[in-house]
Amino acid sequence: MRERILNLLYQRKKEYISGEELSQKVGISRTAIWKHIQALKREGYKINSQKRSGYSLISISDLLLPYEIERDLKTKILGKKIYHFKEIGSTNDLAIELAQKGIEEGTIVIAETQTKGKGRLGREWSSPLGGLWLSIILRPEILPTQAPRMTVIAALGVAKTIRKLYFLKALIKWPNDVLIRSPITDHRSPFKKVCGILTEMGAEQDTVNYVVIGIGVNLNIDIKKFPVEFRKNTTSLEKELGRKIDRVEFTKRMLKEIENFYLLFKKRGFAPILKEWKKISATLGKGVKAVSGRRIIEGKAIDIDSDGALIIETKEGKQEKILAGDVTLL
Ligand code: BT5
Repeated sequence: MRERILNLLYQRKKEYISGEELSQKVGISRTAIWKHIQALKREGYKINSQKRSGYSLISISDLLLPYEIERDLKTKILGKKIYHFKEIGSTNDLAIELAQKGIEEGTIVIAETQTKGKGRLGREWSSPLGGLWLSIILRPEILPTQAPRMTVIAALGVAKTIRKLYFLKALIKWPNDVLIRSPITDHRSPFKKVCGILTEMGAEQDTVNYVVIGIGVNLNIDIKKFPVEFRKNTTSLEKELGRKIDRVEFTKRMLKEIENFYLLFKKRGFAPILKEWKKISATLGKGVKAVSGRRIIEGKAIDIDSDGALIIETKEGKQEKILAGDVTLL
């Protein structure tokens, strides 16, 4: 109902539509229309009301509301069902619950802010207002050991979105970070983390039931909103571009880019994904120190294999494979 009112206002944005006309078209009383308009205003829509002329939509909400994301969304699977919250513990936790209950592939969970945002290995993910905190439920036919492939697909989608919308040279740091730097800073300034991805899954023996890809992107965020200890290597799109960005546009484009890579993967396998990934990797060819559980490996990152694992060549010429872990660029 509310969506229909919104769409009518949206089609004739900045013009006035009378309460009478809305009431007839939607089939509810003028008082009910008025109540929906008040609710839309509370959601952040700017709507002028004039006694004689009716209502006029001036600007849409900055919240990542399902009706905004669904409007002209170009995807086939991702975002066909959207859960949106002003505040949540962690979007991944809810997505896992939904996935366990059998919800369909492509469902997404979005929150404006998270109180218990999760990084990998029990780390904290800071999630103030202005960012994109989103989880995608997928049901790919892969082996549990191949779950890192889903992280690769998501990271590629995020990096491509940033490259295409803002012409920034976004790079991917293995396994799950997207890095950027300002287009106007000099070439020695470091790339910083703008996005992190946490992939979790439910599996039995050799079968993956679901994968939840949690994606956090710092969009319109002042870095000072992060705890001091997180600020050093962290940035946001707003900071690097020097302006606010359209969060709804970013989200829609990102869902489309990730879906493109996911469909490509389903059709052609992981090889073409890997090829794209290697082109924008911040890790390959670099000296790295990797920590994976108790193992610490130093050497040169020489390849990513078909599982999405990092291959490091040590000084002794030995090749080590790391499926999950943290990497510092030396
Ligand atoms: C990650 O972990 O990078 C995965 C982050 C996934 C977040 C999304 S948001 C939606 C979904 N719901 C969740 O609860 N989580 C997912 P990791 O590689 O372990 O990095 C964590 C580290 O990044 C922290 O220890 C901090 O140093 C740093 N960090 C924390 N918040 C950050 C932020 N907003 N931006 C950049 N770095 C941050």
